[in-house]
Amino acid sequence: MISSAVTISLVEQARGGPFVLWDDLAAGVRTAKELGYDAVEIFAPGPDAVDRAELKSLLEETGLKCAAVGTGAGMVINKLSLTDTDPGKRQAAIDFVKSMIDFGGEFSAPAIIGSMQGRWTADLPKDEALKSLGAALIELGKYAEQYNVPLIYEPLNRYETNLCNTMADGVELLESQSISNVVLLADLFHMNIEETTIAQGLLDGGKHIGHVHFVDSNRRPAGNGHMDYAPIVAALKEIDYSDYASAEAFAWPDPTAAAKQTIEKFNELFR
Ligand code: LER
Ligand code: MN
Repeated sequence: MISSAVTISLVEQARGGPFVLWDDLAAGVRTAKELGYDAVEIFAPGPDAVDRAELKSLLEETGLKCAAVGTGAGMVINKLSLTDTDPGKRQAAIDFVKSMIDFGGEFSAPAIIGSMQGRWTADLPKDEALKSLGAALIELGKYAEQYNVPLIYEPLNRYETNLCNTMADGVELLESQSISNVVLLADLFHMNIEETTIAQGLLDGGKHIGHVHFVDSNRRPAGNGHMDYAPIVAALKEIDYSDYASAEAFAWPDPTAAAKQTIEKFNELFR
């Protein structure tokens, strides 16, 4: 069975970005509970930004899970990238992700690599960038094993990375370098831009897909764009997908309404 999750952003520098609930972790977890979500996905500035005892007690109080933790603040705030050509900066990126894996690991939540993957450039040809990214994913996937969680890798649309844009690109990266304990994140917003059809992209990702960002075509909450969900639901069924559909969407028209609209659409499609 697919479980529901909703994003909570605690990153001031990401304001206006595609996160549903904002600023207040306790209020966010309680709102998610009231609306009937199974879990929250946390986008934090760093590993020490969240009071772990407080999060633990919030999850105990509500019975919610932590679905995943984002690492994008490493790029947004600290300009870190796993494909930086400066060895010191690349190492700092790896260390940052490890610290986020440690944070998520305490809650059995995998960390997500999205914008931290960086890009290829004139100074770093595409094949070398993919090797560098692959080496980082191998190391970080192995590091995550101690918590019995995978690492989640997210192909992004062309305006955010030029490394992997489709699920097929992600599968090629994982399989060509024998990367283990790393799963793909199928973000329906990025897929709507890059895939021939979203359903085919999901079939291409197949057993490698381990997380879904559930959103509409315009990045508004599911049900507020022109996304055709029927073939998406059918494709998820066909690949036996049974992890999270996590609401990563603009807080449109406001955070609580966005969370409510998403869970209603989730229940209509998956329950
Ligand atoms: C960024 O566009 C995104 O989809 C996030 O999940 C990754 O940081
Ligand atoms: Mn995403």
